Amino acid sequence: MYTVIGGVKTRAFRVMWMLEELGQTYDVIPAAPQSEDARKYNPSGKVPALLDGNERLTDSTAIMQYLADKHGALTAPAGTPARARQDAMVFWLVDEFDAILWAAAKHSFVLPEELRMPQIKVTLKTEFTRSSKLLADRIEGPFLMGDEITVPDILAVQCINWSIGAGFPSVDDRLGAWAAGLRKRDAFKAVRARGDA
Ligand SMILES: N[C@@H](CCC(=O)N[C@@H](CS)C(=O)NCC(=O)O)C(=O)O
Repeated sequence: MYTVIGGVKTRAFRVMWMLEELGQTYDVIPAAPQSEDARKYNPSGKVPALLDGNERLTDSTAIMQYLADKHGALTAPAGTPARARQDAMVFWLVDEFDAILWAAAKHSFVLPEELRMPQIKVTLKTEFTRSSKLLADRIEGPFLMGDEITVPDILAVQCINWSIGAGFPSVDDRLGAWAAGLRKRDAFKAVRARGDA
């Protein structure tokens, strides 16, 4: 039994989606970022964290990859060229999707008001649109890496959902249609239902 620290409206969604795909049961402690509860599990106050027995793990992408490796699903095996390509896709998404959305969040509500520069969001939205076109060109099959769902699919779709919530321009049509297909998965819907409950 796993415990996810962080609510569905945060990057904890990614971890819950992975656990659902893997058919694992889990509890959720919906600690808000920078709350006392969040700091108990991650000194930086960031969510998500994951408890696996006595182990306490942080960072959504590291946690997703850990779970995929541990359960031998949703990942290419370590030490293969396919895994290097999958990891490269993960790092690209972190750089060109997650980091852009996070910068926009910082300049919308995370930073103290006097440090926010709202005009940066024009640049960030343009960059995100560029990234979404590049990603649309890189889809290799029904899933980003080909025939099987892997870690970067979850990361990309959660970022696309985040971009919609953050009022970013719609992503490239091909990418939008691809993401809509992934949202039909039972595992995705199970996490959504948790959020709605
Ligand atoms: N790279 C980390 C980023 C985690 C992160 O920044 N989470 C946000 C919520 S989605 C947070 O806790 N923000 C609070 C803060 O940075 O002060 C991950 O993927 O888990």
